[in-house]
Amino acid sequence: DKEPVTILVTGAAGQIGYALVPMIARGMVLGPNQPVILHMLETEAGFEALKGVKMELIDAAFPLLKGVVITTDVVEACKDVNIAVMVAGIPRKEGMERKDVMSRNVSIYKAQASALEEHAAADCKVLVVANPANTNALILKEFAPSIPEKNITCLTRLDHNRALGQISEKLNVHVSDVKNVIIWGNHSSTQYPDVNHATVATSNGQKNVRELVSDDYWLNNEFITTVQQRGGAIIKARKLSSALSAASAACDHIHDWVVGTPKGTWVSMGVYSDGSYGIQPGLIYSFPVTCDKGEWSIVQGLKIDELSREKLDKTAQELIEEKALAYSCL
Ligand code: NAX
Repeated sequence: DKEPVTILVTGAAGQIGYALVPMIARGMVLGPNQPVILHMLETEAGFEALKGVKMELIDAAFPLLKGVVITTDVVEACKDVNIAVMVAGIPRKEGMERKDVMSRNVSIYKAQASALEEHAAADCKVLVVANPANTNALILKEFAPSIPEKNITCLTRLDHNRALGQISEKLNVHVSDVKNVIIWGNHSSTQYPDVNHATVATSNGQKNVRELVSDDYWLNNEFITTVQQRGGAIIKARKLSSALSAASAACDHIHDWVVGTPKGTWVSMGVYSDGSYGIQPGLIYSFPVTCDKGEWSIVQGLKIDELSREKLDKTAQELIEEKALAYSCL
């Protein structure tokens, strides 16, 4: 039997956590032959609910689930974890200043970074979901210097999947036939969903999305704003923010990172910038990446037109400002 992999989910009794842990326990992240142990962290206030989640995990009798640890102690939560999915955060509520929200999240990510650094497995892979996701990941990286920077990422796969979904709806094709959209930048409304390199598999081979969607106005306007503002549209409809799609995207992110991306396909991940595409190093920025043997690499050499260049820089600028705000909270 394979050794179990230990996966931490922080904020596990929240909306996304509740949708995510059964996906992990079912083998949707690491495959149907990989046993897992779940560590779930909550606040004191969330701990009663977390006990309920543990009861449900037991009741689901998942064959791959070899252990469940629930705790409010960040050290116990981080002990020997191989993969950490950081969902815990303080969302911005009406009347809260941006700086207040940032400051509370910075203190959470600083503390959790130290615990991961000291207690997680040396090659632990980290995915930050909680907002501001890119900047929380950056703080985590700063305060966990012994974790390789390549191991610290943030979630923009939901935005990527939303972009695939919009193209699939527009062209009335299966979503699995659409690939290689890109989300550049921040997981926020300044992100740039880019279809310039995206393709659709047709009976006549791969076609460019720009060739198939003849409506440039739609691609350059409505498509972009729909993807950027999809989170808000879900809140309006559900009175709650995206949860099942966010959990599913978190699964996809880790799955592809660990298992690899199919040949010729890339995905979007928030990763530490190395200066590719003129994005200054020192930001966690969403790029197109391919993954192989547990390592991502930024897809190189894509042509960036003038319109795209502006949008890549605009979302980078927002990340530079968020970084400054985060540092002012330390
Ligand atoms: P919830 O408020 O339902 O869940 C968050 C949970 O975290 C709560 O149960 C809370 O008790 C717990 N928590 C707070 N501080 C904690 C701490 N210090 N230690 C342990 N647990 C703690 O939010 P949910 O809807 O699940 O969303 C979670 C986060 O994901 C939010 O920050 C949200 O903004 C972010 N999102 C990110 C997305 C992305 O694509 N990157 C999309 C979905 C989502 O909006």
